Amino acid sequence: MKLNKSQIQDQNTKSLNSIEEHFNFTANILDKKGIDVNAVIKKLQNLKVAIPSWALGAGGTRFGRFSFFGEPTNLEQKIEDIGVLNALTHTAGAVSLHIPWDIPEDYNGIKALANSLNITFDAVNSNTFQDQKNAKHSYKFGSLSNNSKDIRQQAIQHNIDVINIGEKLGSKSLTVWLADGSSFPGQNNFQTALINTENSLKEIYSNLPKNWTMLIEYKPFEPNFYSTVIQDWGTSFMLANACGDKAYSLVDLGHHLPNCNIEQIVSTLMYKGKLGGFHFNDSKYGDDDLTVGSIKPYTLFLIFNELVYGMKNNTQNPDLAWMIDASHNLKDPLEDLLQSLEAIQEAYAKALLINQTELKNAQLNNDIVKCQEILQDAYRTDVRSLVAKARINLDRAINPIETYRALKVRNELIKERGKNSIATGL
Ligand code: LRH
Ligand code: MN
Repeated sequence: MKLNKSQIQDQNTKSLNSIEEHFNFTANILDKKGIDVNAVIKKLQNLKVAIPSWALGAGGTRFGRFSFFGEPTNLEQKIEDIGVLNALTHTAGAVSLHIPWDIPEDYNGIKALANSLNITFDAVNSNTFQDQKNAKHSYKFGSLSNNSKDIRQQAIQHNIDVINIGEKLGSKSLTVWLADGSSFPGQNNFQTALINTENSLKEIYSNLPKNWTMLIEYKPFEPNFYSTVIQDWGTSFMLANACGDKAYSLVDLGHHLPNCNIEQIVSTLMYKGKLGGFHFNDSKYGDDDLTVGSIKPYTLFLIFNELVYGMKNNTQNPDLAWMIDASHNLKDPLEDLLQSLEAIQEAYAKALLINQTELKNAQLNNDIVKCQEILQDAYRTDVRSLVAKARINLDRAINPIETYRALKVRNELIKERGKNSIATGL
């Protein structure tokens, strides 16, 4: 299914006047505060968030999976679905593949399709947390950290194969997330597991093409429930430093213990020039992989405040990889992703309204009340018309969800793919 500009513009006509009115009102207020609204819109238009290839079907848990009909059954259909998201938002111009769930059969065909939909290939993800059919060794007791050299070698080779697949597609980074760990005290020798992991990552790193980066994703628990080898940002940071300049930490918002100050982790990694990117999602308890901004939107705003500060002051930190990593157990996966993209754009827009100089002065004067007033004035600003304006100027949808529904996209997908199509992934 492909959406074209005129279909979207037709739907936009319904709310064009009210959004223009809302925009002029908001832009006028911001202009009086000395905020360059056009600069904010430009930054919103330049934000490109990679869509996870493993989250275009209905996700599930060990307790069950409820299909969503019309799911994509191959990479071509997944790229088409991302094309629909990008036609509506302009923010979804990249895909992050998970190997082997999404190994392309026809590289030229898939590149041509992606190119025709203005979609680029962001980080490729390796998978040594599941055993592949006719694999020689099992990762049951770990992969890059495994006590067995042969099993570590198999996992290292898989990561090298993933790099080769990514190279053929034009990707420039490898994401490594390890389920490796233990579920019972005494099961692992922590130091041996960490040393094995460090040496394995160094071997993968030595196979990175010149202009590639390696993103090391950390997670405190699940699927292991006593220890995880790369459990927190400190371990990821240490391993990235041990590997070299092209290795960075990847922050998955759901990979933090309750009440962890994620925005402080973001600022520390940016200060050290080791923040490689994000897996955006939201959570209430564990790695819930819920819609971005659906549970803790203020935390997302505070994270973007650190990102805006860091992108200005930490030139030692590379351009970030912006990616969503969510699992859609209840909502239409495409609507869920549209809501996540909206939440990311809104948090970024609100953070761009913060007068960082004024905030810095208030901080230096220990004027805590003033600091909070500055932050919350930005957070309480309704930026929806700015985000919509950024899309209108690019012939995208004023209201992506409404347009998606008005154009009956899901019905069309069910007509094309039937009710029993199942997508690979989580
Ligand atoms: C692990 C994780 C990782 C992916 C997987 C799909 O929880 O966040 O990024 O490999 O989800
Ligand atoms: Mn993730």
